[in-house]
Amino acid sequence: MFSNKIQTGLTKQLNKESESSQLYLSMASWTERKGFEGICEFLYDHSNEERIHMLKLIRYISKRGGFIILDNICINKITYGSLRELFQILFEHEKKISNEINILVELCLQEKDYFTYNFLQWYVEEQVEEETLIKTILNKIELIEEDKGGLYLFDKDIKNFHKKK
Ligand code: OFO
Repeated sequence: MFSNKIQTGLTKQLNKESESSQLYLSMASWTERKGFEGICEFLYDHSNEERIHMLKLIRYISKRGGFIILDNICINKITYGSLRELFQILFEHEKKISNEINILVELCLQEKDYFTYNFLQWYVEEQVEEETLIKTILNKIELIEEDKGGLYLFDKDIKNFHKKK
């Protein structure tokens, strides 16, 4: 079993992953409405990945005798000015998640909880990949800007974007 501080930190993180999943989902829906077939598939798939991140935390907490509290998550933003704005928000979001993982890892060291510290290393690596992936997409979109032909090709091309693992 872990300390109350670790329980609180892990609970917060699993709800952040749930929030990420919902955020990607709402963005996927917006891009689908706008006719971006490839980008919406990418975002729907990524929403599933975020759910897996949440599930991984839930399973770990349960295995270690902790308990699960699921927050009511509400994503209020349902429309975006542009794809560029959407991916800029995503990039900021992933940086925020990375920061929260770092804080949690630091807490594990303070609490001398090396089991949880070890468990969280997967998330540390994952965040490096997530930030890189979203930034790469953002860079491409900034390059294309309003070029409709470029956007059309990028929408087809996005299925080739994967995390480099
Ligand atoms: Fe769970 O990695 Fe993105 O948010």
